[in-house]
Amino acid sequence: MRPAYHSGLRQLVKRYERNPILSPEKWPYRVNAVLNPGAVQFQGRTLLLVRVEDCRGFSHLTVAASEDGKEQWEINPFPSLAAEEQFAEEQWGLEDPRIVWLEEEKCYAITYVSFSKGGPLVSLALTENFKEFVKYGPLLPPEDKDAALFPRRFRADGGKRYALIHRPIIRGEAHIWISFSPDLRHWGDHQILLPVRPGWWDQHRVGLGTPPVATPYGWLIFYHGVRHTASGSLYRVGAALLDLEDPRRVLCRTEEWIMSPQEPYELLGDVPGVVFPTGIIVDEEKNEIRLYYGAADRCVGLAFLRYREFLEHLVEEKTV
Ligand code: BMA
Repeated sequence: MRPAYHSGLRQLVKRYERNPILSPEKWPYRVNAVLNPGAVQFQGRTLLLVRVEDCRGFSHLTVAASEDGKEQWEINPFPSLAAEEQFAEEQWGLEDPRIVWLEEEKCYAITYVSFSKGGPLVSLALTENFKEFVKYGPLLPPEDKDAALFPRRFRADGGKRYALIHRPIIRGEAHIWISFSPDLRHWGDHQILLPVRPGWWDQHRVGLGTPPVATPYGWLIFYHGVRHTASGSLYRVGAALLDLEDPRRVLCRTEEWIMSPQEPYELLGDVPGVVFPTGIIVDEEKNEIRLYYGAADRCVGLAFLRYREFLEHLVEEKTV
């Protein structure tokens, strides 16, 4: 018997009625697609660092900001963070940024995919103002994607180490991994955090969606899960909680997806059937989570979740 809360989680996700909030038609310069944004509250506004794909098929990242995080986006008229020649790994563009505020360093860490000739890999850039960025270069070898740092270091194992969630592809398997580093440059103690679940909706690939957010119940993460179907790959969304002190411990993981492509803008685009969350804002006062996601690799959608109710239901889920 399924417990009463089952599928209740999905009821707590509401798409913004005026979605998509950003689309290529509304962009100030000619682009093919705008998708998969990082999100952060910055100087009282919601700032999105949006992946923008140009009409050659290469991506860069551009800032868009709004007072309420829903409407009236002020979009930078030129790229904010783009590939540079001295970074060979960026040759085929920058994609899918995730943003985290690093408490100790007092700056934002942006982990993004840089597309090299050798495959996609995760690069790091630091910024204080989203105007000037310091590029750190790649963290781990290809093929790697879907990465975010935690906002603070961990004392587990006696050290004081940064932790990175990422998604290497090894032997063709695409699980979510976690790795540790004393200095953001040297990474080790790699282990699988959330594996794909054979037979399930997330059977073929999983990847981190939004950066970890500390809650009273643990680190909240949303992830995407992929199933290959006769008409292409279906990208859906699940959630999990990780132990606050030892993020290698998965406390719970949703059995069912909480979001699946259903709206026309999620079903029609360059890649039909994709919801791909990459940005999260938690407003505890409003009891609201705002999820920013790429829809069908063409535009950006926004979904609202009731923060406390969502967590209360989520902790009831098992680890499968
Ligand atoms: C993933 C990434 C994302 C993309 C998604 C769906 O592998 O490349 O950038 O949105 O596939 O196509």
